[in-house]
Formats: sequence, C-alpha cells, structure tokens
Amino acid sequence: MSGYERELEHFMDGLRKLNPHEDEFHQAVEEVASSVMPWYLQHEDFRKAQILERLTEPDRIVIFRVSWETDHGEIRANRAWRVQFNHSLGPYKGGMRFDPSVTQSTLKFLAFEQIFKNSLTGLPMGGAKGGSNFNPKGKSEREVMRFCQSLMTELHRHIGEDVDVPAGDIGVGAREISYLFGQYMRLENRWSGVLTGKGLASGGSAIRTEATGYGCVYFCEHVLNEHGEGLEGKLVSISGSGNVALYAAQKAMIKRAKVVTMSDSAGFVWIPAGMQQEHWEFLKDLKENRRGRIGEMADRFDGVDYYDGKKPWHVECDVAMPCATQNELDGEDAKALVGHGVLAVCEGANMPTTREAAEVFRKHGVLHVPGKASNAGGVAVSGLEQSQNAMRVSWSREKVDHRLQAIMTEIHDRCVEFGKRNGRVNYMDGANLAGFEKVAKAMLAYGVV
Ligand code: NDP
Ligand code: 2IT
Repeated sequence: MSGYERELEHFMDGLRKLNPHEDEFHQAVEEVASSVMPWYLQHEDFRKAQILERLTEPDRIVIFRVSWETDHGEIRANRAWRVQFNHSLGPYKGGMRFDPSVTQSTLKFLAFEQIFKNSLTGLPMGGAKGGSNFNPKGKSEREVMRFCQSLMTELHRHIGEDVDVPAGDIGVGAREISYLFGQYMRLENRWSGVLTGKGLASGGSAIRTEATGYGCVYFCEHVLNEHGEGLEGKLVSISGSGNVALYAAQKAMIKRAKVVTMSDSAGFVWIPAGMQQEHWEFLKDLKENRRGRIGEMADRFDGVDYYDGKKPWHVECDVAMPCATQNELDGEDAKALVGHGVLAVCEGANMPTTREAAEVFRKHGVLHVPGKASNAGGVAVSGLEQSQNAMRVSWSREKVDHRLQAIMTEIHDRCVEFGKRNGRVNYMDGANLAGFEKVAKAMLAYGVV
C-alpha cells in the first residue's frame, strides 16, 4: 500500500465512523478524496488547516416534519431535510428531491457533490440539497399542492435569495416549484429569486428546463472531439425519461446522434433505428402530462421494443448517458458496455455509476465523465436565473443557451487542465481536482471558521 492509499484509508475509516450507515455519502466522499489526496498530501498548509476534514462536515442540516392532509381527510406526516453543506463560494444552492427512497445519506451525498459542481460552473454558488421521503406518484394535484405548502411553511425561515436557493430534482419539477414559490411569497410578502426552475411567467429563465440535458450533450461533444471523435452518427444509450433524459435525447437528436434507448423505473425501450421526433413528443407527453409507464411506447410504435424490469446497458452503443438516478449502472453493466466498445460515459444523473462500474471504466480506458462536470448545465442556468432575478431582467433563449454552451466549454477546459495525462483526459480526477481546489483555497483564506 502506498503512502497515499494509507492516508486515504485512514481518512475514510474516520469518515465512516463519524457517519455510520451513510453508504451513498461515503461513496461520494471516497470518489473525491481518491482524486484529491495526492494533491492534499503535497500541500502542507491545506492539511494543517484540516480542509478535507472540514469540507466533509456539513455546515448544518435542518430536519423537519411535514404534516399534510389527503383528499380523503386522512393525516400524513413525512420527513424533510435541507442539507446546507458549504457556502464558501456563494449562497447555498441545490435542488430538492421528493422520492420515497430519500434518506439523510442521499441528501448528504447530493449536497457534497453539489459543492464541487457549483465550483466548476465558475458562478458564485455554495453547495446544498434538500428533499423529502414524500412520494408524488399517485397523488392528486391538490395533495401535491398541500404537501408543498406545508413543507415551505417550515423551509421558508431557512432560505433566501442571499442565503439558500433551492430548485428541482427527482420528483420536483415546474409544478412543485410553483407551489413552493407561491407559499414562500404568501409567507414572506415579497417577491425574490429564492427558488430557481420557476415557470417563465413567474420569473424563470429561458432554457432552464432543457439545461441539464442540453449541457450534458454539449459536454459529451467536447469529450469526443478532444479524443478525435464526433457525436454525429454515434449510438447513444440514455436511461431515464424525466427532465434530464428527455432534453439530453432531444439535443442528441439535433446533433444527429442515434438515441437507441430510454427508460423509467419499470424497464427500458430499445429503438434500434434511433429515436424520432414523434417518439420524443409521445414520451414527453406520457411522462409530463399523463405520468404513465414507458412500456406504452412499444404498444404505440412499431420498431420500439420494451424490456420489463431491465436496464438499458446491455444494448450496443458508443456513448452511454445515465440520466435516472444514483448507482443505476453497476459493475456487470459496465462490463457489458465495455464489451460493446463504449467510448464515453457522460453522467446526466448524480453518481449513477457504482464504485465497481467506475473501476471497470478506468481499467478499460473508457472516457468517464462524473455528473459534477457533465450535468452542471442545470445548476449553471439556475445561477443565470438568479442573476436575471436580481437585475429584474429576462434574457432570450439564444442568450442563455449561448452562456450555457460557454460554461460547459469552460468546465471541459478545466477538466483537461487538471486531468490530462499522456494525451488522454481522466475526467474523474480533472473534475474533482478543479472543483476542490477552488473551494479549498476559499476556505483557507477565511481562517478557522
Ligand atoms: P425526474 O424526476 O424528472 O426523472 C427521473 C427519471 O429517473 C424518471 O424517468 C424515473 O422513472 C427514473 N428513475 C427514478 N428513480 C429510479 C430508479 N430507482 N431506478 C430507475 N429509474 C429511476 O428527475 P430528473 O430528470 O430531474 O433527475 C434525474 C437525475 O439527474 C437525478 O440523478 C438528478 O439528481 C440529476 N440531475 C437533475 C438536474 C435537474 O436540473 N433536474 C440537474 C443535475 C442532475 P419513473 O418515471 O418511473 O419515475
Ligand atoms: O443536481 C443538480 O444540480 C440539480 N438538481 C439542479 C440544482 C439547481 O439548483 O438548479
């Protein structure tokens, strides 16, 4: 074992002891610590200041009960959190997730990732995440509204446009953000850019809906170009059919790539000839308006096959874009992708690959981009929404898209600067190092706080 590995082991042992039963949080920290430990060991001033130890302890976590009433008059109580992890670079910023699988560990891992993602965007944003174990599936409009109002009745005292600015994530889209924003205004009697992802009529930014998926494809194009390839004609396998997946698919189609899969939590569809506009429109309506299952696509279209209970990673592709959820792509899936000669994996979701999968990609030289780089377009446009709200202006689609493309290019440049070795870029190390260094420098400058 090398000195670096011993230090990493020692650090991770301490973190696990301090945060028992938080596997996802351990996984996210280990991924960052593995990349930055050699740098950390060489920088005595940062070590003495215990920057890594301090950066893995959240500033605070707010935990609260959300009581609400069903349409039948039954009382329900859910648990909600806001993890305010680090605000060295700006006000806390990060989404809210509503899903029955949400635990404190999930939100700590997501808030931790968000610190470095936000750092990479170059915009002044700290890292946070929140959410609840509430399941929006099967709930009526009014039930979702009452839940959002009850949640905001507590959350409003912990957020603010210069304090903490939540947004959407799994289970939280424009509908939920509007209910949350409406209740915030009722309680505070003032309009401010306290949430992002708002509707266009209520101060939202153009392109925010599309930003994560579009940004992921812009980034992917840079990755391929950097290594002598292009996106046109490539087979792209996407998982998920939510906000990120839908707009990744749309932009990939615009770039003339062939989108061969999409999925949801029940199964996946394979479209060997590549997704067409009519498929995309059907899927968008199915997921956004009818909240149905993806299997319906196979009933509606010839040339679309549905595989119940399966993940898309065993189908042939050149590029994989996991856009559903954490740890959705495991070691076996990674081996199947490598077997088909996958060139690049660009994460639209946060930490969608398991440790084993990441190791398989590393061993086989697959260009593996962590979400904190490739999915940063969403929070970047959230940052632009904050600027527009503060200035009381609204920019055109063209202007925001232009800024988004420029930010994704800058993030790619940073990954190359910090991660290029022998003509190939290690995006995992590049993103982690570039994101970490900026936060670490800010923390060192602030002294012992
Ligand atoms: P949505 O709620 O819009 O969509 C989530 C999609 O993932 C749905 O297709 C859902 O299927 C599927 N899914 C959810 N849980 C599972 C699971 N356990 N197994 C398989 N599939 C699952 O969320 P988003 O598109 O907003 O988020 C997707 C990912 O992208 C998340 O990791 C999120 O953190 C990340 N992300 C989101 C950003 C944003 O701006 N929204 C920004 C950056 C990252 P079903 O329809 O069956 O529920
Ligand atoms: O994971 C993420 O970056 C998001 N869910 C978006 C966060 C935001 O504040 O727009």
